[in-house]
Amino acid sequence: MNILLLSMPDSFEHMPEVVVRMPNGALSSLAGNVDAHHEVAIADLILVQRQVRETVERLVNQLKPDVVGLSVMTFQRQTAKKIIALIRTLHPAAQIVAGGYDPSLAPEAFMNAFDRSVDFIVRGEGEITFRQLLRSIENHGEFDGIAGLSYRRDGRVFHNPERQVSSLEGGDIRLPNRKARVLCGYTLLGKQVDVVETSRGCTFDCSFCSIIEMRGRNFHTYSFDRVLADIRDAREQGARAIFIVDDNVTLNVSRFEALCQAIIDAGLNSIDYIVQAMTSAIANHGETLAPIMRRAGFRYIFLGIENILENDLAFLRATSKNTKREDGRKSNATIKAIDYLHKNKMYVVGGLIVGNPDDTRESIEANLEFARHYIDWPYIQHPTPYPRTPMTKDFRERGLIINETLQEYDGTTAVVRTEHMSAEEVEFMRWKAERWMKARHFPFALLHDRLFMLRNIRRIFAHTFRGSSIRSMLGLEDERRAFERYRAIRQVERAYL
Ligand code: B12
Ligand code: SF4
Repeated sequence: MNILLLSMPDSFEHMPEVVVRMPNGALSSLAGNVDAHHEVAIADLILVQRQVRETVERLVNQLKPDVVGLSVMTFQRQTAKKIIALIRTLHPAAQIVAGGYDPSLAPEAFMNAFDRSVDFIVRGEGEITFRQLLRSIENHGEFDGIAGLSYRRDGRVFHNPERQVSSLEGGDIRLPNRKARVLCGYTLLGKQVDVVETSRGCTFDCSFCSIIEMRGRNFHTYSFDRVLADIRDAREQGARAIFIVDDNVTLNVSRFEALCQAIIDAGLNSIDYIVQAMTSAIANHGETLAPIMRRAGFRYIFLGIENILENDLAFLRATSKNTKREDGRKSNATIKAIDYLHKNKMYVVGGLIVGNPDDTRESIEANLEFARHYIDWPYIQHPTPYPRTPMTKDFRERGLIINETLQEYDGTTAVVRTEHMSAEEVEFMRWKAERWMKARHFPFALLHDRLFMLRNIRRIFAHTFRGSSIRSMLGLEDERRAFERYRAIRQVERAYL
């Protein structure tokens, strides 16, 4: 059969086109795991944000897919629905399958008994479910035995039992198929970028994270041989930068250290690696972990700091993952972790969440001030009530959700207020501070990616300061006017088709 796999074009503020365009890791993994006789094409629509309609029309008309699969996050739901409607008019015979975080955690939003929005939902991990689904479609078989699948029959919706998460060890999940990608332009700071997984899952339960509802609290790992083969494949396809997309690779520090050593031994350390890490892991093991990460090629480390204030960390259920233990005493791990990374010449992308229920101007300012001093690149977000997270329940019970427009659930639009501040005020404070923090990093980026930065500095600057004018920067115009212009730009941008 012909299979077309699409990721959604919607991106958020921290993903400027000129700086970062990453492939969706789910789709290449699905493509690598269907039976070999299928023809698969992957289109990451983020690469053609301004030609979504034309691209979908072209691909559907060319490929006449029997099955179209869409990978969807919550803030992309409305775009997904428009794309589904477009595919229905172009090629009514196609079977449409939705997967990823949003369809898995809010299946009722994609499928009901009354309209034929999608035909199937693959909930949770997708490789095996999708493989089995294609077999059933091809052979006109039954769907009731496929764990993790939702489907509609005779005007009724059926949700089959959950699929157990894969152990990843037995080779059930084969390597991704990157050759199936039909669009080009993946980039990170001018280098071709790809994504690689070394593990799946997490045993923590941060209240804002969708992972636990998605797959439970567990941690499974791929063998190093498989990871190295995957990195080599990404490199053969042209990647010079790799984002390790594991949910939490630092859960097992000794494994992570061994992985870094394996990357070095395999000579794959000329690639620039980016990874997400817990502050506690880096702070508690930084003496040995940080140097070996650097030697393996790690460059930007996304640290899940979340917040520097204890109350906020407790609300986010992120205290323990941000705790350093020394001589039997516990303290916040963040500064120590940053110190280790800086000493080893790595940059810190600081993940912070501001606008929690009890936040005041002072508590937000304390976090912004921290970011100004310690982190290299800010990745500051607002708490966002994604389907079925514990945080969503808290916000709803306290009546703090002020915006139900899901396209705006992108993390940098404040959609909840605090007990003391409006959502808009929270967002304004973050926006105003963050632009300057980003600008401060430009000279450092210039040192490492000289040609790229010289060529693109104007575009990068223009994106960072969208909405601002010379007058607003010089204090001759109220910054709130600039903020309104920025929000208007974002609003227009969200209409992808
Ligand atoms: C890596 C990552 C990123 C990378 C993206 C790199 C990339 N292009 O892939 C970066 C850092 C850039 C990023 C950004 C964002 N992310 Co992110 N990210 C992740 C993370 C850590 C891993 C995702 C991943 O690649 N996993 C590996 C793949 C193989 O697994 P998977 O995506 O789950 O796919 C499997 C199944 O879901 C399913 N599946 C998926 N799609 C499909 C499609 C079909 C047809 C089928 C059959 C099955 C299927 O099968 C796949 C294989 O088993 C997750 C989870 C986490 N722990 O935080 C968050 C996560 C996905 N991100 C999330 C969000 C919200 C964002 C942002 C909006 C920022 C934010 N506010 O947090 C931005 C948006 C990016 C953009 N487009 O502008 C949320 C989504 C929540 C939701 N309900 O929508 C998550 C879950 C984190 C969270 N807050 O809980 N992210
Ligand atoms: S440590 Fe990271 S992956 Fe694990 S629950 Fe918290 S935010 Fe999610």
